[in-house]
Amino acid sequence: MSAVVQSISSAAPEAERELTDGFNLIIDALKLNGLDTIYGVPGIPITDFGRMAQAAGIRVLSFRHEQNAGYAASIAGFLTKKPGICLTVSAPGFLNGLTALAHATTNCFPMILISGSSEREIVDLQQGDYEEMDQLAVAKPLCKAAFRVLHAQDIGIGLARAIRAAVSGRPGGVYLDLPAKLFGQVMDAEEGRKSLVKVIDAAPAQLPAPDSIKRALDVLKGAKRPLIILGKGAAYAQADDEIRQLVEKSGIPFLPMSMAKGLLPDLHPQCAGAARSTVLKDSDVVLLIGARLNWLLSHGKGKSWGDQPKKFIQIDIEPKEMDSNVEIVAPVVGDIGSCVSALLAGMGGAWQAPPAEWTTAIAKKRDENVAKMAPRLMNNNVPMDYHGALGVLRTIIAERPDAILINEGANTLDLARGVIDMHQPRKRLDVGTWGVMGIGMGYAVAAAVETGKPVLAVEGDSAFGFSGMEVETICRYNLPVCIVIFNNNGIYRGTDVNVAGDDPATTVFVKDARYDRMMEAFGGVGVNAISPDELKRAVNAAMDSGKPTLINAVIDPTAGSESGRIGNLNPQSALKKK
Ligand code: ADP
Ligand code: TZD
Ligand code: MG
Repeated sequence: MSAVVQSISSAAPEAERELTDGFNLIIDALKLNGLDTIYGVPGIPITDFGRMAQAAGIRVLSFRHEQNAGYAASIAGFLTKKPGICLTVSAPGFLNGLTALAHATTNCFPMILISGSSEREIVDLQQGDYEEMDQLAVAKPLCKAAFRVLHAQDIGIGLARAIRAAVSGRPGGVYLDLPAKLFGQVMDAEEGRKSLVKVIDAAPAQLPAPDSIKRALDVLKGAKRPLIILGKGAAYAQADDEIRQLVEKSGIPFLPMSMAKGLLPDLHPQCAGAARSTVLKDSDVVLLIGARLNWLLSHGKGKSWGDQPKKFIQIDIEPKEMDSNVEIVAPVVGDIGSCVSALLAGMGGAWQAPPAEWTTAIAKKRDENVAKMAPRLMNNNVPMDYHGALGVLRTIIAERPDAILINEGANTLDLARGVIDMHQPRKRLDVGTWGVMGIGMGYAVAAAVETGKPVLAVEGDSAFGFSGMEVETICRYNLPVCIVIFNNNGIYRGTDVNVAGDDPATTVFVKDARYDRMMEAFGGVGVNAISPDELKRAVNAAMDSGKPTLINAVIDPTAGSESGRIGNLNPQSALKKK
């Protein structure tokens, strides 16, 4: 579809001119920049815009709640390195999308939240417009950048700025405010075409300083017990070959953070995933690649890092990340592809592998831990425990390594992360930096849409509830998504009791709920699975058929523990219990 919407002809044919409008200019600007998918919820003032975008060949996926559309956009950004686009209505729709925008920023995923907004004149005088809110001001502290476009001729520049802000440097969320009046503004079509901007080299390579590479290699050479930690920034960077070469050429054991699992296969001989506590404690030099020393790595200090003095080398595109928690003795600032290539070049042909003492100690620990776990994963207990159910899913992912695994919950998250090996990059998508519940169905939709691969979403029953209504969306678009709900009747466990009164305890749900029936309500396949064998059959059938499927996996309500693996983060009263 062209930008031309109308041809106004006056009596004199020479006065005929083509016109375009805001609706079409936004569509043309998106298409010009290869932004071909929108995740959103329609309503005033963006309903017609969504229709027109769809008619113009943009894929427009309508959700049941903006937060889920926003999470979809955020993970689309992670998977594609292009900003994921979320489209919402004003005030409440905008706010619903904002959680996901903040999530994208926190996780360093590129995303643009585009929200329609109400009449500026009325909003600014606070005269009570329909869905009135100063959205730009609200968005600003929660994203990387926020822009408003008031004139049709600025749409091209506005979108270009949003794209650059989202993907360059450390990626993040950008807010783009489009007041209702903008959509209908008319301008000369030729002028309009000229006003559009095709963003060239939106995320330019950022080469590290040669000194920083030399410094990093010097520190690495002096290591007796080196470790590489790969974070989701490394997965995002899509420098898979360079990272593999660095790991293999150096011979250094590596530890993948949750969403970096599979960047190199978890079964790679150098993977120290199953010896995590040992390598954190005993390493002497740690090379961080696209991973922050935040709570997920215990801030780089304290008990989990042991008594051995540590030296940290850090590769990150964000210079301010250095020394955020502990001293970084060798900061390497640049994009991961360029930095890792420079390290490889600097290593030369004769790199000394780490002492065998270190690598064999890790291999021993890893093999012991794997052997300890193995029998638990093979149990066929009824009711199922987490290990019996996860043992099955682990085999299924091994047999279908290109499937995308989505994972949220507490025990369901922590145990699945440990048990299910990943074999390919960017196949594990989970709660991320915030440990947020609610990403599940939005991520599932975007993963299926953006990659065309089958999706397996492993969800705690609580976690699923945050986005569960989107099973209708999954059925409506007939996406190859298989959802497995680990139904233990509640948050962490299904056995809590209220010590006073008749209300249920705060962490429990309706007993023996049948989530599979929700799927049937929308024409999908629902299965109730009570044993690992049943679960295996149902998941394989779903993955073979590609039909939207929801499996209610009945898990022993006593099997989980409070907060999964992070129970220690619950505050305790200074008043000691008597
Ligand atoms: P994890 O949670 O897996 O440990 P984090 O989200 O904490 O990972 O860290 C990701 C880091 O990767 C961020 O500090 C971000 O700045 C960085 N990053 C993202 N993309 C790139 C890139 N292309 N090059 C370099 N660093 C990147
Ligand atoms: N709200 C949001 C948005 N994010 C959160 N992380 C929480 C609340 C708190 N929370 C967790 O951290 S895990 C969890 C909640 C509510 C649910 C755990 O129950 P589950 O998993 O059923 O999903 P398990 O297997 O029962 O532990
Ligand atoms: Mg649960």
